[in-house]
Parts: sequence; structure tokens; C-alpha cells
Amino acid sequence: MNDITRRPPQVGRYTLEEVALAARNSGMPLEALRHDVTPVGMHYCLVHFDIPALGPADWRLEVGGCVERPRRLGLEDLQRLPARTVRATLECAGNGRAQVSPRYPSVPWIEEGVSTAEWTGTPLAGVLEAAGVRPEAREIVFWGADRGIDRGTEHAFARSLAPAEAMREDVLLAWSMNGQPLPAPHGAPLRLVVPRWYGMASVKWLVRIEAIDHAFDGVQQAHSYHFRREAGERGVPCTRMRVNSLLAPPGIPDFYTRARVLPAGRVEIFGRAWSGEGGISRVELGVDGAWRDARLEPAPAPQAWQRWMADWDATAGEHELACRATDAAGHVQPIEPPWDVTGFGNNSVHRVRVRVV
Ligand SMILES: Nc1nc2c(c(=O)[nH]1)N[C@H]1C(S)=C(S)[C@@H](COP(=O)(O)O)O[C@H]1N2
Ligand SMILES: [Mo]
Repeated sequence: MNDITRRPPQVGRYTLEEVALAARNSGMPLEALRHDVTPVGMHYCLVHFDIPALGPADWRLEVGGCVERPRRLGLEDLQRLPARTVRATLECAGNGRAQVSPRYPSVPWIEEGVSTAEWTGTPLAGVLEAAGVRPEAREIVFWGADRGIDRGTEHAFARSLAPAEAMREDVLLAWSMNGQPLPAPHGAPLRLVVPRWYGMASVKWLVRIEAIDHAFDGVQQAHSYHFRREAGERGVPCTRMRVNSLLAPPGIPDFYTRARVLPAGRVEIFGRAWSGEGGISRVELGVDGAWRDARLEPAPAPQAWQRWMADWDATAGEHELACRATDAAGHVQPIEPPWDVTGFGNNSVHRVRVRVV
């Protein structure tokens, strides 16, 4: 499965395939950073294959494998279980890929593959406890209804978690997003939501949960979603989101370049910061390469991004604004993109060019 020959890293122009993937998979417009909870229509969306059309009437969730009591559950069965709402930030592991050079030809996110929603569903732990996961279970596999081919292998999108991670109290089987029924592109009628992890763990269009007594070797688990310095090496699995932050571009945009134009004077610069490895302890605003501390609002929920802000006395001329977060575990965003062949986990600082007039 060495796919470097199939998808050689690129420098320069985007390919037609990358542009097609960029058009299908929508990013969060950065002006949505003003919202604590991203409106449904502004939440980023990533779909590997086709969006399945699953009507809740004939849809069922199977729970099986190494369990004492296999079951088939309808949406109403799940909705009779205790419900919980979790505000969670999801970020695609490939977010920032287009800034890594040479880049891996896939969805060319620049920085917009992240959003925060309020997910309502029932904790997965309760469903697993009711099914009685047997002690020999080593992993829980989550199967989506969507099928396709990647790396030459036909498969349904599927991912696994260790039982202890799956039993975490904030891992949900969600049927609602921001109080609305889950929209089809986001996984209707039911999806998994795994807060703190990169988005690939949150399997959409969920149809089967299977406890297995070995390591899951599905394409999306064992081959994709690994940090690798070189194609073909075993790599390190992508799991929790690395510390990252974004800056809401101030002023107004130039249509084609997206460069920002704003008047001179005091302006509040703000944005959001998050990490899957704990809360945010510090955010700095960079102005033309000089860093100063920003203010940080308290975390609205341990699984959600935090708002930060700083005043800037904008003076006439061209400037570069940037932001850099540090998490409670002491991880700091790097200035330059960390090297990864597939462009995963690029949490380098966000930069915004502004022209003050
Ligand atoms: N079944 C299925 N689940 C999936 C995917 C998919 O293609 N199929 N994409 C994953 C990836 S890579 C991400 S980043 C998130 C995106 O969730 P969203 O589209 O709701 O933002 O869904 C994940 N769950
Ligand atoms: Mo993703």
C-alpha cells in the first residue's frame, strides 16, 4: 500500500482532482469564528465517498461481535435512552495540508477544516453496557453506510476505538446538531461524536458497532490517518487534536486575494483556540513577527474551542497578524508546518495579511 507512486506529492498548481475535492468538501468560512457554536450551514464538512440516503424509518443500528447481547436498535429506541448534549470542536486531521510543501494531493484544506457544534445524542457507554462487551474485546469498530475505493481497496468507511476510549462519558451516538435533526452531509440519522480526537474518529451514517478481539485493519484505521515522515513507513496513528488556533480576519476582504483592508485605529482582534490534549493556557497575537499575550475567555466546555482577543492599534501600511496557542499540557503551536507526507496535523500558526488605510 505504498501510494507515493499513485499520489506523488505536489508543488505548485492544484490538480483538477484537488479542486473537485475542495468543491465537494466545504470549509468553515473564517467569519464564522465570531460564533461560539458554528451555525449548521457554516460547519465544515468532509465526506470521503457519496452521502448515503438513509431514511430513519428503515434505518437500524446493529450492535454485535464480542458482546453478550447483540441488538438491533431503531432511532426511537436510542432516543428513549438518556440524552446528553456536548459542545465539541471537530477538526479534520488534514486541516492545513495545503500549506505543507510538497503537499499530498487530497482535500486541500488551508485552515478552514474545523468547527464547533452542540451534538445531542445518547452516551455510547450506555449502549455498550446494555450489550455487555465481553472481556476479550480489544477494539470497538464503528461502521458507516458509505462505501468507496481508496488505496485500491473497496471498503465501507469504518474506524475503531479502544474500549476505554469508547466508554468515555462524552462520546456520543448523536442524532442532533445545534438542536436540529442531523443533516444528511453530517451523518443522518446517527453519527458517532468523539470529542478531542481529530474528525475521522466521529463516524457518520453509523450502521454497525462491532466489538472485536483483534486490532482492526480497515483502510481508514490501519493505513490512512497516520503521521508519516515518508510514504510506506508504518507511522504513528492520528488520535487527539494538536493545539491549534485561528484568527478572525479583521476588516473587509478583497474578493480574489482575500487580503484584508481596514481603517487605521484601535481594533479588537479575536479568534478561537483548541487542543484535544487539555485546555488552552495561553494565546499570543503576533504583529509583524512580534508576539504579545492575548486575553482568553474561560472554556465554555472542556471539549470546545476558547475565544481569545487582543487590542491592536492599527497603523497605516501592510501588516501580518498571527496567533499562537499553548495548551495545558505545554504544547505550543509551531511557527512552520511540521513535516508530514500526507499533510496531517499541520497546527502551525495562522497568518493573516492586512492593509491598513
Ligand atoms: N462514514 C463516514 N464518517 C466520516 C467521514 C466519512 O467520509 N464517512 N469523514 C470523517 C472525517 S475525515 C471528518 S474530518 C469528519 C467530518 O465531520 P463533518 O463533516 O460533520 O464536519 O467526519 C468523519 N466521519
Ligand atoms: Mo477529516
